[in-house]
Amino acid sequence: MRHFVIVGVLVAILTPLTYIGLSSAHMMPVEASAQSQIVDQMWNWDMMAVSFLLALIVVPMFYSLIVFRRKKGDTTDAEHVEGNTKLEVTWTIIPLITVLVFAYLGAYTLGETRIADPNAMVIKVRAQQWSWSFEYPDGFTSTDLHLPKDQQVVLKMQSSDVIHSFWVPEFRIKQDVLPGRVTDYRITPDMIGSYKVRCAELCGTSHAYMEANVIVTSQADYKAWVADQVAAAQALAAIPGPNAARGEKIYEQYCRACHSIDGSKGQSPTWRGLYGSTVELNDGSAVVADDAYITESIKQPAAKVVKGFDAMGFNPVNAGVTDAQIADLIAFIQTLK
Ligand SMILES: [Cu+2]
Repeated sequence: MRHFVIVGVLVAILTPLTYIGLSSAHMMPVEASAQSQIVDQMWNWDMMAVSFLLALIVVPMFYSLIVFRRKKGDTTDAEHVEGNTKLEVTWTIIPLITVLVFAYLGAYTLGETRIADPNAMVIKVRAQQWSWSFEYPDGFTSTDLHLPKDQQVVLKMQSSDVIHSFWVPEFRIKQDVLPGRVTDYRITPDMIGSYKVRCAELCGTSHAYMEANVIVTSQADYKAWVADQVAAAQALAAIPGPNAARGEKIYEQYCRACHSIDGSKGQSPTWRGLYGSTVELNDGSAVVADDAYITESIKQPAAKVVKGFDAMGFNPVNAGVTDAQIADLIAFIQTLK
């Protein structure tokens, strides 16, 4: 009995010490959304359980190793123990109850993070290898995610190719983005600041660089930014014919993740000096990079693959790039001397 009391006391001492140690390690970034508080509360309960379990395992183990070690000259066998129904029932029932309680807490927390505000603003998110783009309710598209503080937003997310995962650590919530299915991500940012979306699902070679800026501003600053974007988009849309400035926007949205415009080698060939040049292909032939070749390569990326590169799975047309936009892109490529 004396041993049980000592072990009990040691467990009672080690549990809070472990918990304090884990808490002071500051494993979580700042809380920047209304949803993050309840997630961190759940995390706290987990850390309490983890601290207790660590003490419960480690204390009896080391206590037994030290106190019940073989004494000098003792060659007898240990006492043989066969079954203990009370103990076995206890160590089945208590963990079962604990797991059920945590399952309930987890489900409750998930439910709390998904409470819908009927006035939530809807932003469409498109993920592709290896970039993000955001379509705002006012009709324009940006590669940055601007959000007003204290306003719930629903991201309606879809992928153009493989499975990605939308994750802003400061918001705590994470959600997969799938091809052919729209998934929702509800968030209420409550701290002004700059954050980053990271892709949290291994999605290919440049997965680690699949990031986008998240900028949380006051409601007034958000409105001003939207007005600027709408004006810029309208001015661009009003210019007739193929247009390089419009092409650059499309480039940023769909192409920048793989094609550089400064001559540096990316996942795919650089666009600098491309127009009018002679391009060597994988099959040993060569082709002049004119309108027809560039159009074909945008519509069917695997038709003519440049020497030293692999055909990519991403197809811009499937992602929504139109013929008029391809003409704008070609106008933009012509400027990259
Ligand atoms: Cu990804």
